[in-house]
This record gives sequence, structure tokens and C-alpha cells, in this order.
Amino acid sequence: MSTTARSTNEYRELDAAHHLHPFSDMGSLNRQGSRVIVKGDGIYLWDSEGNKITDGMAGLWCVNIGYGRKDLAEVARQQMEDLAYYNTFFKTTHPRVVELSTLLAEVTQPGYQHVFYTNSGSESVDTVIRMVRQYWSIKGKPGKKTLISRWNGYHGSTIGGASLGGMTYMHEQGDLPIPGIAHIGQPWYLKEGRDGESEADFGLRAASWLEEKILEIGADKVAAFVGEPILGAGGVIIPPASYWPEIERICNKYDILLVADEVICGFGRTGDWFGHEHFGFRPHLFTIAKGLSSGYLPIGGVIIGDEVARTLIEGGDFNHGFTYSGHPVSAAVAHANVRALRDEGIVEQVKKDTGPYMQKRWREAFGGFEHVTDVRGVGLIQAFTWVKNKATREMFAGSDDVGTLCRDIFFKHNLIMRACGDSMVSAPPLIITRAEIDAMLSTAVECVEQTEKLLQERGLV
Ligand code: PXG
Repeated sequence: MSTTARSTNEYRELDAAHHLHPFSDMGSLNRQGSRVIVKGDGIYLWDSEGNKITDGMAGLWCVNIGYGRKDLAEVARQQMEDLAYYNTFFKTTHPRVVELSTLLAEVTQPGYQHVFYTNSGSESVDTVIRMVRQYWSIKGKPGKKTLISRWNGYHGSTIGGASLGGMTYMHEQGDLPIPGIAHIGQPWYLKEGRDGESEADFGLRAASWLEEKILEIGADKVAAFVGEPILGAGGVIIPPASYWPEIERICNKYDILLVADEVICGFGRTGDWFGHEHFGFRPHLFTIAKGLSSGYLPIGGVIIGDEVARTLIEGGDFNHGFTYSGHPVSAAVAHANVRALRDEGIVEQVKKDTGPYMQKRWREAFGGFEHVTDVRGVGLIQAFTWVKNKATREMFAGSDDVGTLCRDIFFKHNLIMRACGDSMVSAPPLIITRAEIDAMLSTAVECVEQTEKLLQERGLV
């Protein structure tokens, strides 16, 4: 059956009749009807009406290599024929999972020789929760159980991931967070910085919230600090350069594991292979997913630093894993994807060329608007924030929903960017060219102009 065997309306009706979407108000969505996406190639998508859409979000921050890679499809097809499935539980392994693990040890910095596989970012985060507690248990410190993370962080939708995340609207549903999780403030200067405070000083102050929390709980009860190098779904919050080294110093001082959630930042998004390399710190372990397979198949994992790995290996059984941990087809596709990101110079190109180009052009494009501030980004992850008053940093009321207003205008212009509150964020496929960046930004500027006009018409500014 072709991808468009039915009409758009039929797809919409059947979708409304049978499909509950993630993070959606289904009543409202069903009245509106979903956009039906049928094809992808490079940085572009096509919907069932034939519209060509620029995907400024790489799907959900994941299609790093771009859409339509026939070589990845061929790898999957071949692997399905050879060995569609086997597990890695009971004294078995298979070539593809071995090859992928070896390759991951090559693209990470020295000292990260082991990986544990999952199917998603959320499962990776849940794995971290169990793994760090098991680590301290083996070390003879079973009291070290609490994980500290940040308000506005996003760590997935499972019970563990949503608890560790700092999205209060998620906590409100399903009695979260679970016990053993504590949160500190996010390192966002625009919101949390004091007048007259330098960004560097703010970074140190934001890191000091971790020390305060550790002292409040007691270091003998804290297992780990978990954070995204750049908060992604929270709105691309990029901490000052002073922040991560100070967080690392505090974790070391109190003997607490430092965990980076690299689900978005990993695999070249910042121009480095992993976000922690960009910020110059060394997590004891870090999560991966999304860009690991560029979203072609579900696969995630936890990369484990050598000391933690040694402890876990010596500690005996770790009673944890998934039917599809290290799935052969996903592993084969992830391997081909990571090799392409490396050997085709895609990550290097973000670092040396398209990343700096995007950041320069992004600031030129949006820096001059009256109600746009905090124009920020690194590599190919960037954002800006709508504000009522730039000088006083006064934000819009949540009910004004300016981000959604702007997002919908982008959508009408066939350009996908995401609204995170009043921040507009973008993270296109890493294969985007300079010319494509120019075209994307020229449409985006038009959309921002229209949004500012609409804000005036509605009397919001
Ligand atoms: N950690 C981080 C840092 C993430 O960004 C997860 C964990 C969970 O991954 P899975 O594969 O379980 O979804 C994520 C996922 C958005 C959006 O709208 C962001 C994510 C997922 C869905 C939507 O920005 N990030």
C-alpha cells in the first residue's frame, strides 16, 4: 500500500477515531484534524496535500542525518533477513550489537568503554536511576539513593523519567515525582539572573543550588546529579560557561555521580559529539537515544565511564534490561548512522561550518525585534524568547500563549519550529546546508514579523 492510499480526510477521521497522540489535547486535536506527514527527504517533509515543509526540528530533535537515507533502509532490510531478532540476556550476543558498542567507544572520549542498551531516552533515564543506586549499593553505601535534577529539565515520560524531569505539569498527572528525587533551579540567566549580575557569576550561583540541596539532603543520601548539558524541551537553556565545571567540582567534592542526559545534545547537535565535550566536563555516565539512530529505529542507551563500569561488572547481576536491549536491526541501523555522522564529516561540518554560520545568521535574523530576546544557540541548536519588555525582561503571561501563536504562524508557512513556553526553538537535521539555513531564516523572519504585528493587534504589547 502506498503512503497515501487514503484521502487526507479519511486519515484524519480514522486517526481521530482510533489514535491517542502523545502530549495532546485529543478533543481539540480531533476537532482540528492532524496534519498527515507522508514523506521525508533531507531536511524536508511532505504532507498528504503535497505541501513541502522545512523541518527545523529534525523530527523531535532526532533526525540528525536527515530523512530518506536509502543506505540505512538497506542495512535494516539486510539485517532483518539475516537475524531479525535475538536477545542479549542469556549468555548470547550478536555481531551488530558488538560492532555498535565498539564504535560508540570510539566516538566518545577516552574512558567510556561500555554501553547498556534501551529503546528510548526515557528507558535510558530509568536505567540510570537503577544503575546509580546499584553502583552505590555495590560500593557499600546503599543509603545514597536520591537523584537531584532541575526544574524545567526534561528526562522523558516514564514514571522515573517524568519524576526526574522538572515539568510540573507532568508531575500533576499521576502523582509524581516518586520518592528519592529532588529538584533545583535551572541555569537560565534571562529568568533567574539578577540585575547587574554577570552571566559568569550567575552560572556559579546556579551551580551553588546543587551544593545547597546536597547539604540539605545529606551527601550520604545523594546518589547522583542528572542534567541535560543544554536543557532541550525546556526551551534550549544554555548555561553560562562557568556552570558545568562548577557542578562537576561540587559532585566530586561530595562523592556524587554526575550524569549527563545527552538524549538531545548527543551525536553532533552542539558541534561536538556530546554536549559535555562542548562544556568541558566529564560525566560518570550519560544517556543517549534520538541521534544514535537519527530516529530511523528506536534505540537508546547509557554510556558508562570506566570506573562505574568496573564497579558494576564486579558487582554481580544487575537485574535490569529490555526484550529489545541491543536489538540487532536497531543496532545495525544505529551503527550505519553513527559511522556516517563520523565518516561523512557531518559532525565536523556542524562544528566548523554550518554551526557557526547558523549562530551568526540566527543572531542577525532575530536580534533586532522589539519583543524577541535571549537570541541564543550553539552548533545546530538555537532559540529565542518572546518578551513583553526587553529592557526589564518582563515576560508575557502564560495565558497569552505567545509561543503557540508564533508556532502556528511558522506552521502555516510550512516551517516547523517548536514553541517551548514563549521560547521558539530550532534543531534542524545536521546535514542542513548554508543555503538551506538562509532560506529557513528568511521564512522565519517573516513569521516573526507577522507575530509581532498580531501581538500589537491583540493589544498584548
Ligand atoms: N531525555 C531528554 C533530554 C529528552 O529530550 C528524553 C530524555 C526521553 O526520550 P524518549 O525517547 O523516551 O522520548 C528526551 C525526549 C519536545 C520533546 O517536544 C522532547 C523529547 C521527547 C518528545 C518531545 O521537545 N525529548
